[in-house]
Amino acid sequence: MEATKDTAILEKKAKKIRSLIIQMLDKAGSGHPGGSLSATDMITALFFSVMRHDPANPHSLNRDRFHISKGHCCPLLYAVLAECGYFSKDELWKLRKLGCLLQGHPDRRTPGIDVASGSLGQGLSVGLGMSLALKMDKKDYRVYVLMGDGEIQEGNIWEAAMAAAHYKCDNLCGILDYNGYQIDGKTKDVMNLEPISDKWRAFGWHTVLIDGHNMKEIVAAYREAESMKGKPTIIIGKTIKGKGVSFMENVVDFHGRAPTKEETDRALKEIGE
Ligand SMILES: Cc1ncc(C[n+]2csc(CCOP(=O)(O)OP(=O)(O)O)c2C)c(N)n1
Repeated sequence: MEATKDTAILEKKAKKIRSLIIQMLDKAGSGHPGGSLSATDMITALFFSVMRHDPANPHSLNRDRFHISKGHCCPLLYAVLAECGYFSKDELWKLRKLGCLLQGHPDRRTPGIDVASGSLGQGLSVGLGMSLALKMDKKDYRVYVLMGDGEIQEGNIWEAAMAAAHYKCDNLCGILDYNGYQIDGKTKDVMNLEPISDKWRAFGWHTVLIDGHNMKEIVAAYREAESMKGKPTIIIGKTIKGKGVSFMENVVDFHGRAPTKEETDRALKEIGE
């Protein structure tokens, strides 16, 4: 796919993605807006400016890989995949319907999705496996894994982090959506993650701390990760849960509930796409 370097175009795309997320959840009547909206800018930049991929050939061996470890935020991924052209936008309006292409959590039936997710804590291990396989095949492609901050409280993540550094997986890039909230409150109250950059560095990773809503910083972080040799990189994006819809921002209730009709209208007006 043709990559764009223009951050104004990426910002416009992100608005479109946010609008699609809200419309999908409205039609489905359920789903997870908070963590979908917080990671929207980082994932929009990744698919439209960074990754080498071809929506017409989702199973090609010669492409970068993306794995959404925090699978509950699949409305974001579905909107991005549809906008890229992996499948028709009509599919978005069937989200969470029995037997449809777009399940409540990611599934391999969906073009653009390699591995199912939803059970948190496993995705960095999936990315590690993909990274090692690409290295064994001597293929110069990269692997990106999106994780939530609540999610990385799980031990499996740190086992994968240790192994990725040990095996010098410099083709592996973690993206941490550091929105400060999880299902039942603030991460700092449930299980404090700080000092977060020090933790990843201690595990042998290169760390890049950014404003996860600033397109220029996001694109620069991906470029920095590409140039890092000998170790994996984690991009720690400071974000706002529910970003872009004022009444959803930092509101725990919107972790996993769809907007009402009236809230949908207000949200779409605010996004103003
Ligand atoms: C292993 C596992 N335990 C519990 C859940 C239920 N669950 C879904 S989302 C979530 C909170 C995740 O928080 P975070 O990673 O911070 O995601 P975000 O705030 O970005 O949505 C939990 C506990 C799950 N999906 N998997």
